[in-house]
Amino acid sequence: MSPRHQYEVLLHRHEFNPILSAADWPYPAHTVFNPGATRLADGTTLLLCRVEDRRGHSHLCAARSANGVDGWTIDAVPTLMPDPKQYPEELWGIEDARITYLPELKKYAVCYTAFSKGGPGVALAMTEDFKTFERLGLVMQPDDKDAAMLPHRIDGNWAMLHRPMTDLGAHVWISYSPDLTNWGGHKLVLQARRGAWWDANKVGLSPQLVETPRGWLMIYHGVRQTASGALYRLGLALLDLEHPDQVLRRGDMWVFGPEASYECLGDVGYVAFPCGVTIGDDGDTLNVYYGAADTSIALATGSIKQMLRWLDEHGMAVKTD
Ligand code: BMA
Repeated sequence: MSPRHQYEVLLHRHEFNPILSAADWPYPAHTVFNPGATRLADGTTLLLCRVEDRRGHSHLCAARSANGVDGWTIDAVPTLMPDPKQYPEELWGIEDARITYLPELKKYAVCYTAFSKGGPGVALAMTEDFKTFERLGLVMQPDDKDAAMLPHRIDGNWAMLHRPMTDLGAHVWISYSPDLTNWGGHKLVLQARRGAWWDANKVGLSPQLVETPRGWLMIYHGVRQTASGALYRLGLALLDLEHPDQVLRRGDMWVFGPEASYECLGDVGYVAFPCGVTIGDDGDTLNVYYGAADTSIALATGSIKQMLRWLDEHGMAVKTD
């Protein structure tokens, strides 16, 4: 427990942070950040990292580790490169992968941002081994990003959270599909707040959702525009298991924000941006892998049970404006 005069700490930075950076890469890379994360069948942690080159374009590269902290084996060449000849929506790169294992298909679904002249949109690819990928193309047209699938069908349909942008705001939505290709049934899930709130200007799903007996635990990023730029922080919400468009609780305060030097200094300072989580062998430890200042990869760990308890204390059932 935290001392009474401090906010409760839900996510603890790993002492080895940043755990991965461009200096670790087997080929030239400018920055390495915003990794998707999953655990493979044998327990190995796999990160699908966003690697930005000196053109400013990104691709995805897999890093594997037995303990999820160190001893990483990084693919010698890019794992998934943009393929603008066949997928013109990838012209300016592919970014921010989020991984969900779909037991029904025995495949991992990788949602990523495909960036081109039309803006950033959501693309989907399936893989069994993170070596070969089957692209399903752009599933949400620009501007849209921050997408991840739910691991199983809801009422017969696949479900994907994502974050379309309109002139009226950047809010989290959910969409459904019978076949992973045709998406509809769009519903607004979580809105950016307004005014002074820490998540007043944009919200978006950060890592893939975590299924708990109480609901889908959601870590989302909230953006507040300040005189010196955007501040990216993390908040918690709980979505109904059977009706994930319904927010059971939403935390009032942010729970993690850029404080360490590697989160404040870099290409884009004051950014802590997770795209993936893994769950420890105890079923409760949540390992949150995040991009730090759009430059390196860091790890923070917490307890799922503690986050649910915190939401009971600090969460509101109704959206607050
Ligand atoms: C978001 C995304 C992230 C990035 C963040 C901060 O909009 O593009 O990839 O980490 O901005 O630059």
